[in-house]
Amino acid sequence: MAVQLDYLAKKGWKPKNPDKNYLITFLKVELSKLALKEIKKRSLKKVFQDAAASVAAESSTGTWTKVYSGPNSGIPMAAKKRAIAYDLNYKNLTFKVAYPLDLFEMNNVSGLLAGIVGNIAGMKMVSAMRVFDIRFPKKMIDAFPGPRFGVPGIRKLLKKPKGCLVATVPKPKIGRTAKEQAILAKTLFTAGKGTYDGIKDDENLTDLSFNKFSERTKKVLNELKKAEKITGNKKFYLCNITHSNLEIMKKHAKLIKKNKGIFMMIDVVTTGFAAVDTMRRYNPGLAIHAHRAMHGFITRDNSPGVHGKGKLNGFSISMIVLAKLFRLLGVDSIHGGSPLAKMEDYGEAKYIQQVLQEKNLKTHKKIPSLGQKWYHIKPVWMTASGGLHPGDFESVLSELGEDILIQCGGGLLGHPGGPNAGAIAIEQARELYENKLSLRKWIKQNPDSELATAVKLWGYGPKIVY
Ligand code: CAP
Ligand code: MG
Repeated sequence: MAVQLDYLAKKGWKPKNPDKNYLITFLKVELSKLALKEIKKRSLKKVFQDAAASVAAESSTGTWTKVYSGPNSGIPMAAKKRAIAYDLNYKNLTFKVAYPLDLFEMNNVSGLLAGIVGNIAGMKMVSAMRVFDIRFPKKMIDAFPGPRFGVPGIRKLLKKPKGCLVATVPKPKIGRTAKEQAILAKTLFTAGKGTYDGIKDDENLTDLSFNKFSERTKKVLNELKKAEKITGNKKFYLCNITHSNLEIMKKHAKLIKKNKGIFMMIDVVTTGFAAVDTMRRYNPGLAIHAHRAMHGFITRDNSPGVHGKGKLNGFSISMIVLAKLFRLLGVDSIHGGSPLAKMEDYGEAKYIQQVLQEKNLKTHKKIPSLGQKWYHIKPVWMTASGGLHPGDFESVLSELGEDILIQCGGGLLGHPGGPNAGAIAIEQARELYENKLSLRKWIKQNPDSELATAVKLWGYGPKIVY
C-alpha cells in the first residue's frame, strides 16, 4: 500500500499473460535509517511493503501524498493503470514490479526509463537499490527493429560463416595520427596469413586536431580495401562517430558509407538512448558497434547483494538491463564483459552473451533475472574486451562461444615483437581453438612462436594490476 492507491499485490499474485500485458522489472532495496525509524511504529515487513509499493507508485502513477481525487482528477485512470509490486522476498528485500502497457509509448525507451527508473533511486526511504532485470512485452519488442545485421548479417557481410572475430584498438588510446593509424591497419590486416579481421577506434578517439575523423576514416578504409584484395579476406573498421550533436554523427556515418565502410562505432552510454535509436533508424545502412564507456558508473556495485543475497550498498542498474535495452534499440555488437578481463563482470559475462543472442532467454539459476522472448529481434555480437591477450583465447571462446568479437588492444600492441608479431600471435591462438588444438601443448612444441612469446609475457590469466 502506498499513500493513495494500493500498489501492492495480494500474496501469491502473478501477472496474467505477462508478455502480452505487462512490462516487468526485478529489484532489490535496502531500507534507510529514516525508514527503519518507522519500525517502532510498524513491523519491518510493513516498512518493506511500503518501500516496494512506493517504488511502484513513484515509477507509475503515484506520489508521496494523497492528492485531489474529485472530478477530473485523473485518479480513476491512475488507479486502473497503476503498477503493482509483487513477489516480495522479505529476507532478501527483492521484489518485482508489473507495469500495465498503457503507462508507456511502445517505441520510446527514454520515456520508458523516465518512468520505471526515473525517480526511484532518489527516494530517502531506501538507502540502496539495484535493478537486476527488465522484461519487455511483445508489443514493445514489435515496436523496435532490433539490429539491422546482428550475428547472421555481419557473418554474411564478412563472408565468415563461423568462428569468432578479432579486432584491435590502437594503443596508445590517443597518440597516433590518422596516417599512423592507417599504417597500423595495414600491418594488422596483412600480418601472417592475413586473417586479422578488424581495427577499432578507442572510445575517446573522436575528431581530434591531430587525428581528424574524416582523414582517419578515408585512410584506414583505404588500407582496409587494399588488404582485402591482397589477402582475399573481408575486414572491418569500427569508426567512432560518438558526438553529443546528432547531426555530426549522421554526417560522419555518411562519410563511412561513402568510403565503403560497413560499421560505425558509438559510445552508446555517453551518447544516450535517443542517439542510438536515431542512428539505428536513420543511418545510411551501416552496422552499429556499441562501446559501453561510462557504464561502470551505472552498473557497478561491489556490495555482497549484487546478486540478490546479502546487503547492497549503492544504487545501480545491471549490465543485463543495459544489454537488453541496446539489443532492443538495434546495435549489432556490444561490449558485454568477459571472463579473464581487466574489467569487473560479476561472473555475468556468459549470461549477458545469452541475453544478447538467445531467442528465448531463460532466467539464470544464480543471477536474479527475468528471461526474455525476443521474437523478430536478431542476435547481437558480444564483444569480449579489456586486458585480453592471446593466452586467454581458449578460455574466453570456450566460455562465450564463437559469436563473439575478441578485442585486444594492449594484448596485441604490447607484444615484444611489435604489432606484426602481436597480430600473428592472435592469429595462431584463434587458429588453434578453431582446430580444437590445445594452446598449452602447441606452445610447448613451438617455443619460438609469436604466440609462445606472448604467453611468456602475459601467461594465461587475467592482468588486473597495470
Ligand atoms: C580495451 C579497451 C576497451 C575496454 C572497455 C580499452 O583495451 O579498448 O575500452 O575493453 O571495457 O580501452 O581499455 P585493452 P569493456 O585490450 O588494451 O584492455 O569491454 O569491459 O566495456
Ligand atoms: Mg577502449
